[in-house]
Amino acid sequence: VTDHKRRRTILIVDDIPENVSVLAVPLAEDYEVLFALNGEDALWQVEQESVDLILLDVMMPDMDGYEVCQRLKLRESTQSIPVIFITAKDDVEDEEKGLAVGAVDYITKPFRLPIVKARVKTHLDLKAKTDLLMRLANVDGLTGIPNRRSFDIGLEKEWRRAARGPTRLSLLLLDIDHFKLYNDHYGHVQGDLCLKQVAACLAESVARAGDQVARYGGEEFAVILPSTDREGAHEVAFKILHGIRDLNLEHAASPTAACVTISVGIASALPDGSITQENLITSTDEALYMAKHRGRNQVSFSSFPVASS
Ligand code: GH3
Ligand code: MG
Ligand code: MG
Repeated sequence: VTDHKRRRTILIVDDIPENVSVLAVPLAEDYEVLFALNGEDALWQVEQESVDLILLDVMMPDMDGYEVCQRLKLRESTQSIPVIFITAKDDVEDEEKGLAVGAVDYITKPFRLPIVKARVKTHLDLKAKTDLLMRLANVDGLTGIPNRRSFDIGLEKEWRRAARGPTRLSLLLLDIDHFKLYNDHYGHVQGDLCLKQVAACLAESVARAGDQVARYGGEEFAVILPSTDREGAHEVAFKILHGIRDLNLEHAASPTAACVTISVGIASALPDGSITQENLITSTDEALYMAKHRGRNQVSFSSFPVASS
């Protein structure tokens, strides 16, 4: 089921159950409706369910709506969910504060239902467009896995995280062997199909939640492995190498094997200030070059960085 076909989900947050039902009943005609009677529960629910929009009360005991909104905006996983305040607090200052903490809209009570519905629809449609744009910006059109832009952002983030640890960060670069000959022999349409199959196999081979697979360019792929040492990276690299081999995609033109194979370069770093992200990429690339040079269809380790492994 594609994302935009799914019924969109609205979370209503209000400490008074009657206030919840006044909104929940009519909105349930068009949307999935969830509710929370306090801020804590609201913050918990957005982590469990995929929520597209939040209707939020301001005055609640313990944690008020402003604080709930602020916390949502601080969390990366929830910051893009549009929040609309629905409240009896109708001072300019209240509304200003609501918008300042990150709400997209502020509706004062008593509200008129058709107006609430219209505003909800507007913000849900906007959210859907933003989601689509984010997807297009980060996903490779051919293979459906994250693209180069996504890789750059991911590596930057993992590098900083590894430096804070400090923990070891490993990187794999993979390149399909003799892919030019594959295209020449089978044609570009089949070549594209091969890339899709390799990408799908890659995505499947990488099991841990933080691991990130991406199409690095052309017939090159990258895998970011956070908190992973050389041995761990080696294990993943072999799993992928064998996974691709096991696909057994015929490659009659390859001087290396009868099926599609890849070469993999591995590098691992403990970011301690003496090396940069660029050093890590360069050394992974050098390792990949060595794997090609030594006969392809194999993995090769970077000798860099030798320290602190
Ligand atoms: P090596 O074993 O040394 O990696 O040789 P190779 O032929 O794989 O490497 P080379 O860099 O010479 O050729 C890469 C080929 O990948 C050439 C290019 O046309 C093809 N390629 C890159 N992107 C795509 C794509 O999106 N679709 C298809 N079908 N081919 C692509
Ligand atoms: Mg209240
Ligand atoms: Mg190649």
